[in-house]
Amino acid sequence: MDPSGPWLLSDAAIVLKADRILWSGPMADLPPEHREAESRPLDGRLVTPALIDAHTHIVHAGHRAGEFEARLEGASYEEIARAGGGILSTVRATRAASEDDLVAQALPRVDALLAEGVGTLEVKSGYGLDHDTELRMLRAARRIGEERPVTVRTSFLGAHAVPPEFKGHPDAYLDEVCLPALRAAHSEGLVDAVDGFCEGIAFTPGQIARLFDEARALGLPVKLHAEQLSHLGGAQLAARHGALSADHLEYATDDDAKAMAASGTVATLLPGAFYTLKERQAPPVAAFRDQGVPMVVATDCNPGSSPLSSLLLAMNMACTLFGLTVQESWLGATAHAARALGLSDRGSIAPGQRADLALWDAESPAELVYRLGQRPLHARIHGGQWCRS
Ligand code: DI6
Ligand code: FE
Repeated sequence: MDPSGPWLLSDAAIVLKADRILWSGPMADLPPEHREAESRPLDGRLVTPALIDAHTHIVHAGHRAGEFEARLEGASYEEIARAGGGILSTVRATRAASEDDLVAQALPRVDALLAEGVGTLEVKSGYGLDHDTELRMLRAARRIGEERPVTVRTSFLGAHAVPPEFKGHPDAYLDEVCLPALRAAHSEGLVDAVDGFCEGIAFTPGQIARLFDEARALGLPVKLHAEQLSHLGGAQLAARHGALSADHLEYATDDDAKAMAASGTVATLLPGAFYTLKERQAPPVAAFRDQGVPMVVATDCNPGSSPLSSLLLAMNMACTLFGLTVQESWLGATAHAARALGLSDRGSIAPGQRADLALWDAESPAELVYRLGQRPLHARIHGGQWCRS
């Protein structure tokens, strides 16, 4: 194991038992009791933990290619949203889709991630904004974890946008739809965490605080889309509530980084959205480094601001656009990403960790981050089982 990163160096061995890692280290140090075990040569391949995509909206119906064209002609993301497009256009399509449709439309995007070594995937609701569709999205998310060899962690994102039937009445939406839907989804075992969108086009910090109070009452961890398009105080709100992560953070400040460090809230960076929206202000990476805030890199896979189904490309963008090092990008898609999901059993190659591994036809971790569009995955191991992707 290379202490500078989450990968195995050459002449290394790894011992698995059932779904766990039993031992890893230099081949020469392999304990005698493991020498006779059934073994598979890896032929010098690079081994890393399976990747973890800690922020996606991968369950949704339809697409918004028309908005992409409108933005090319000068319309802004916020203008499109305020005119009833944006998130609300995906809400219309998602409300009209069955659970089977949602699963069928999500699977090609999921498969693209798995083909790049992803073994754990966070999936949000948030395109229903009514009771039934929010729950349907979460059921579709759970089904992805049954239909593919991947661990799915769900986030309830009922506070993503105010639906048209509550236009101008966000508090009534929260009280009458969002909070009751959260309680119902939780009682069905559909919710692993609670998320919200704190932004001028979505919910205020005061409204998000009410959502977080409800999450605490239900015993659920929280996270927040914060400081993406403006600075509203979402990052500090998230920190005050002990959030697992604050996400986006382009407009976050040094003080926000300090508050996040104090509360143990990780910073999830989403360069796919920054790139797609042609944003100018990058998140304060130096402040996160100075304060020791772990940085996560995720795709934000969604039909509007980040139509991205490649975590390796997100890692490349985090390096190229935000200035992360290769090692930071790897930690951001493995160990730190596990932390953003509240999971301590994955994200590194160490005894006791889940045997979720990616085997690559590559010589170095940097090679995987620098090439664009290649899929050099040789195989993936999920919970000790070899998978085709
Ligand atoms: N921030 C995002 O980047 C996505 N949601 C959010 O709160 C965008 C979702 C979309 O445009 O459909
Ligand atoms: Fe998002």
